[in-house]
Amino acid sequence: MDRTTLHLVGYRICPYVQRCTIVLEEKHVPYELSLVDLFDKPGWFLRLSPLGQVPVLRVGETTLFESAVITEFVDEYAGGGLHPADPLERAVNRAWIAVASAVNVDSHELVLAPTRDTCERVAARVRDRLRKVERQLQGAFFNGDTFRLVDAAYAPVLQRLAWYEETVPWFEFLSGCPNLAAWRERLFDYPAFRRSTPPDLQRHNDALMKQLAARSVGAMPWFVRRHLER
Ligand SMILES: N[C@@H](CCC(=O)N[C@@H](CS)C(=O)NCC(=O)O)C(=O)O
Repeated sequence: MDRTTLHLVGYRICPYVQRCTIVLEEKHVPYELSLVDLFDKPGWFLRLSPLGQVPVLRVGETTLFESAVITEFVDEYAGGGLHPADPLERAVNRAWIAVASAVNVDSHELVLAPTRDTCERVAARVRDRLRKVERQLQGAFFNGDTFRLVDAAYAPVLQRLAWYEETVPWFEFLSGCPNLAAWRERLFDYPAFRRSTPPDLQRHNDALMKQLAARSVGAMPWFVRRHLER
């Protein structure tokens, strides 16, 4: 296998892609990044990505997809250490990474919710999930002192939820979660996370809102309208 060049295919504000760039940065693995337009997916991308989704990682002639798979591969490829050594602890972390993915799906649903009522229901679901995460936190990071893949999985979605709260303060996603609030700040300050966050990332989110507004058929999603009216 040609392991010399890792080539990540992504979309600028995709939280799953950012999980991968956090881990690549954390492990100091050189990589190339190509961005695709998910509203107009190129043929080469559709041939590469079985689910038509980003992220995709090309390792020589081999294609990997699914952020959980890619981040584990990058960690192992670069010597490991971002998953606990104990199989049960590792499995628990994988399970909580799946919860982070569920929150990603919720956050997408929240943005596209047609009405304020639907948005409120999804926001309540997010708060509920995050309270469960709060009870798992063991210290500075998810497992204690060491930054792991599970931390990389949550940082991007917590960042996007923080942006959404700038538009709708009553979302209060972290209400009743003091440990999670402290963890979030620590993650936002974490060097690999900062390196994975281009300075204009939030502007890409604004651009996405405009794209979603332009593409909405009938009424604009409630959150998108609020965001553009700010
Ligand atoms: N389970 C996948 C989810 C990836 C995902 O949902 N990516 C979104 C962008 S954030 C995507 O490619 N959406 C395009 C589509 O589904 O058509 C992972 O963890 O990598």
